[in-house]
Amino acid sequence: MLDVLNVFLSYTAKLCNAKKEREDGMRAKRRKRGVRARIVALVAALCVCGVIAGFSIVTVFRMSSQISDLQVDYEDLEAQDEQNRNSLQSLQSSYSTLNSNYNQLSSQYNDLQTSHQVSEALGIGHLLADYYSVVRDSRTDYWESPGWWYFGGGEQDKVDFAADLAKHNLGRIYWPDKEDTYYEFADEYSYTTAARELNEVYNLIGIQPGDSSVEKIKKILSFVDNYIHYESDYNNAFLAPVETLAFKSGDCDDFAILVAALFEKAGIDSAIGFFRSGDIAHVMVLVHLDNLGSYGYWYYSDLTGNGLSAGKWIKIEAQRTIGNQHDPSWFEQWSIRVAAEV
Ligand SMILES: [Ca+2]
Repeated sequence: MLDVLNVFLSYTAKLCNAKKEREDGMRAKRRKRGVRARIVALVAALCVCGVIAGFSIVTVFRMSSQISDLQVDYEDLEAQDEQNRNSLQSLQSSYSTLNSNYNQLSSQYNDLQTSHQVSEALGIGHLLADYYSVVRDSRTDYWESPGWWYFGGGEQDKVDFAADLAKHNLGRIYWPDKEDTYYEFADEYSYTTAARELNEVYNLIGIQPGDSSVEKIKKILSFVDNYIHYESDYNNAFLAPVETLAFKSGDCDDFAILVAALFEKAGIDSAIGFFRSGDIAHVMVLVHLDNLGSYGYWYYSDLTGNGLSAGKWIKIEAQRTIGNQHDPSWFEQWSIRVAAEV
């Protein structure tokens, strides 16, 4: 009985051992499968990582290449931009030069046009020129020797005649015994012709309604300085303003008569003065003004003794611009002899 039991127990133990062994074997197999699966997963992961890494490396290389290309393109564009900037500066400089040349040419064209207009306006017919010759010839006192420049007497009459020539061109005075003949030929009086001629020139001086007296003087002196040059006359004749304009030249008395007439036309009270410096005679203009603005000047505070209106009279050298009316080396030497308001 015990033997049977032992056999049974032994058999049972064997069965148990066999089962355990089978279970151990199965567990071992499962472990092996698990390990293989992990290895496979790991390898797969490594492969994926490798692929990704490879792709990334390729991508990085591509991007690096593209960046390098872009860098080259950027440098090219930068160089092109620099070139464009230089071209733009060059064009701007050329434009500026062209613009400056255009303005210069435009200014020259305007000057030429004005000069042409002035030349057209300056001329007078020989009928009016003859008229003044006849008037001068009839003034025996005017031609008496010695001439006005010697101050031998009769200077007041002569300076009055100089002022009358200016007044004639303003339409204020005429010589009646000469007018009928003039009217017969011209169908108008001489002073009408002369005043129209002077007005035509006056309109080209550019005086504006709001201009101050100083501004008007400046413009008139500048105009005369531009278009009239000094030239001695053969017989020291006093020319009427329109004659001096027609000749585009005159001596000191002609400059003074012309400028005094233009000042009066501009509304500035003027006079013609005869001056002397030792044995030398000279003719200048006087204006009835308080000052010449910012310009230097010489003046008389009272010339009533010379027959002029009370108040300050400023000397104006008709052959000089307004900026040159204070030169002591020129103005100091001249003392006034006689004067006549225009
Ligand atoms: Ca003269």
